Amino acid sequence: DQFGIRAALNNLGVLSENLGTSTGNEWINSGQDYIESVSPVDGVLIGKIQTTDKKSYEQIILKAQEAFKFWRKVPAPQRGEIIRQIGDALRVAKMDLGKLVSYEMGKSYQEGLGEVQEMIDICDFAVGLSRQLYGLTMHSERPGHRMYEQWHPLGIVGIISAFNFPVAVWSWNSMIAWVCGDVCIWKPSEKAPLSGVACQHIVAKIFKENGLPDGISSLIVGDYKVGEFMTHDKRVPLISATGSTRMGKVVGMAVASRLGRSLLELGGNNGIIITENADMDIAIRGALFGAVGTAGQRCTTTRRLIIHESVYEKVKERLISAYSKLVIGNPLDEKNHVGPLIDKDAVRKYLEALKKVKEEGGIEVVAGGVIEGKGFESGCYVKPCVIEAQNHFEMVQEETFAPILYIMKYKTIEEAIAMHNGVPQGLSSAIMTLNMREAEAFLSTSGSDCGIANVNIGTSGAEIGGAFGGEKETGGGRESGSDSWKAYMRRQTNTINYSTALPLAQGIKFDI
Ligand code: UN1
Repeated sequence: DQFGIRAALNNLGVLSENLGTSTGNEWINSGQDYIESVSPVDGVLIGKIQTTDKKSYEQIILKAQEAFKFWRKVPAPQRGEIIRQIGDALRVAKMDLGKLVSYEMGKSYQEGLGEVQEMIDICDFAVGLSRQLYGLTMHSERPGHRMYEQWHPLGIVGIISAFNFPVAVWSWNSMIAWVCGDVCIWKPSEKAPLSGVACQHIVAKIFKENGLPDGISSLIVGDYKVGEFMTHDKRVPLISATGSTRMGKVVGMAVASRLGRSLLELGGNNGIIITENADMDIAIRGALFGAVGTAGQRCTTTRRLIIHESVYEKVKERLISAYSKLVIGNPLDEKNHVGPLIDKDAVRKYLEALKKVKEEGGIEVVAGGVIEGKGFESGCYVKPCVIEAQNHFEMVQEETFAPILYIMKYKTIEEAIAMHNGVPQGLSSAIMTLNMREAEAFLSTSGSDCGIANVNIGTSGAEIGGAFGGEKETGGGRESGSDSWKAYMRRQTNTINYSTALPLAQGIKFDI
């Protein structure tokens, strides 16, 4: 155990029991079904976690409803103080949690630490927000009347998160929801459940130390069937779900059919336009981290490079050279750049995409393939690859959650933007240029159609201060910073008459 995994797991308390259903202090025994957490790093079974059955789900909901009645009355800045303490606890747990994330899902230790840092950052943001949550005041058209709006908590927020950011994306939702006065039920990915258990321990301790009721933070564990308990449940007014577009359509429809609200953060097919005016060092570095970071399993991963024909060969050569220097292996070992994919199913999908894109006419510039031999026994390590392709290829139009980068040529900036927008997804995007006209065109109303559009920065690695999310098949939701908090609250418009008359709006006369 040269990387201290055992110690980290012990410190986080994830090996002390194998229950997965929790209202906070209480861990509920929910029957005989388990899911296994197997590390893609070495193929070792880390732990088994009991899944949530319908009966224990009911207990969770009842506790959450009760907790909400209390929590919504706690003044928002006091709720913020709890989040401040959670942020401090995360600072203490940062290395252990970063390690667990790296070991359970396979991203590099540095990226694991970065993910926990995002959690700390969103805590800080939420603390400040807890003294804001501003509504507007407006001028009534009637004399002696006052009009304003205020924001009230929604109730129970159901959070369904994905394996690739097993802890940060939950925190974007829960920390904001909590300062808003909501209570949360979290179903972490069934591919990274221990990361969920670890976080639940951290926050439950803080709630308990502050004498707060059970049920402000609940955990449920299992696959999509457990998620369906929530998506079909009227008692859960908001479902925030992160994952594939396929999953999002199912969740979105289920929630819409009961007129609930959903906040969807789904697939991306993120492109970078590299113009002839790019700073090439920045362009290559940005594209490389975007394409191979988290082994191509971020929703913000760079999947397409749209390159001006005059610099195409140069970019291609520099990519080949950069890719040849990538070291693939155990992500806990800091000399490695790229870790494994999440599981063998992901490897199968990667191989299938490579085969299909080559059948469509794609040309391998940097070859892909599965890596075998010592250190790669889990069978989850693949080679990041680069494929010359056309934007309209079926495979290029799809999000394959793996380090496959498609490169293509353009002639004019208008054509580049059209190609860039010519995919069903709309999460993140970037242009590499030092030319002001190109940069502004990319950010203009007729530029990038994505939720995130960057200049001289890659597509991944967004800061928490901005609203995170995207358009089209990415689902339209916004999480994290800016005014994303509004999705977690209900708006109420209030008109108060302090006059001695009752004038009607729009000047309507109604006298008897
Ligand atoms: C995700 O992949 O679901 O912008 C989230 C980024 C990270 C978050 C990614 N801050 O790449």
